[in-house]
Amino acid sequence: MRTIDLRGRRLSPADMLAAVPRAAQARAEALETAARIVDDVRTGGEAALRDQAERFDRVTGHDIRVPEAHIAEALAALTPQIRTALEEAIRRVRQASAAQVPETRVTQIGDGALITQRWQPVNRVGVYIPGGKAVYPSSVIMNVVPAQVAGVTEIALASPPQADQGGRVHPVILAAAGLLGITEIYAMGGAGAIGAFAWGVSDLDLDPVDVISGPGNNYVASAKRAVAGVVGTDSEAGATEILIVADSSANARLVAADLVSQAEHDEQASAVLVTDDADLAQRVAVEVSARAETSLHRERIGVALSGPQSAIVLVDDRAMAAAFSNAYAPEHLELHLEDAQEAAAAFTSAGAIFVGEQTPVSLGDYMAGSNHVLPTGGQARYAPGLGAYTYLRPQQVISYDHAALAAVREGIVALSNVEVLPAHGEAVEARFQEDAQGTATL
Ligand code: HSO
Ligand code: ZN
Repeated sequence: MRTIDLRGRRLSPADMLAAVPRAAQARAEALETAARIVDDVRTGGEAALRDQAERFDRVTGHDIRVPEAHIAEALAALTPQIRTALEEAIRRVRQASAAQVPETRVTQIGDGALITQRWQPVNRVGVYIPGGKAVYPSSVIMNVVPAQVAGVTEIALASPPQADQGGRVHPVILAAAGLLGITEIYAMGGAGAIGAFAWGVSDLDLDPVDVISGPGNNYVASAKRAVAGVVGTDSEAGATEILIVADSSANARLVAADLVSQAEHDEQASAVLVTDDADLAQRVAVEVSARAETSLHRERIGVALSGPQSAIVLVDDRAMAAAFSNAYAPEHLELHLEDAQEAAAAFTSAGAIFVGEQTPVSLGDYMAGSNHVLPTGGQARYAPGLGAYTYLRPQQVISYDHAALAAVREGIVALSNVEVLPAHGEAVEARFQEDAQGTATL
């Protein structure tokens, strides 16, 4: 990892971002390709999906709609250890997600004038789970559980058919879905699966969904952009990021282990340490090299850690560390600080914040109860991670009685006149005139 010394410099947020740039994604080409694939599914339905499975997944003649017997087989094949771990993760995520469902609130604006704020679940959700270089049953949990907690009644899942599984969806993905009671599963992958969820596929009895969520590569992310305006989507998840802020109390071995853990995901992953202790920086650099070399995914990790997106950043003090972190807005922020609990308030922009050295990102990836689908690429400045709210629509229900309407009658007429929309005012006035039956309503 390279070291960048920012001590003694007065930097704007933009300067700080420029010091550790994120890995660039080739977006334009992917957008064009994904839009074409989505459109092929819209017009070609099942035949287009089969053609894409042959080209991209090297699979033919498979069941696109997964028979329930395959889900049962996958469940039966789970080892007790993995089953218990998945069940525990489900239990914790379910518990924490419940806090993400706001309560209905009624506001009384005046006598007989009520505004009810309610949170309505969408009807139908499509969850996409990739099946390429990484197979993440944990991501099945992180998408399905919050949708269930939100009250979504129809949840369909898609994942690519695997050539080495006879065209079936990966068995651990099937099993995780089975544990969650999901029975509508499709063996379809990539941008085509996003198109199928957005437009529906009548030959397969696959109805269009209201919201699509779930991780995926550049093509999946581009396909979600291509269907914007047709369905809702979750925010785009790019390569994983970890930023650790550490002081002299930090344990270099633990800091290094956590940096390496997220670099393991992807060549484009970012791992950043921000510290005001040059001696700690030195020790972490040594530990990181040693760990990276002996790790299973050492090649990927090596590329991620030696790229310009990863660095050890030396700062003057805590305030400068917070300024850097807030400008960077990492997906994951770890605080290895003596007073981590109190310090957390100063760190305002991060997908999720892991407080203290006993709270590693790996805990959040699987078992903390928090969600691991989090905003990357600086989106944490304005976007949340996945949660029950991803599948909820805030709706206002308005209810005025006659007297309450009378109280604002004049104001409405005045405003409708100034906007030269007199029929608006007349609609209100109609409530205060005799109707056709001669019943006085005034
Ligand atoms: N750290 C990843 C999620 C994940 N890790 C899944 C392991 N499995 C993105 O937040
Ligand atoms: Zn992870």
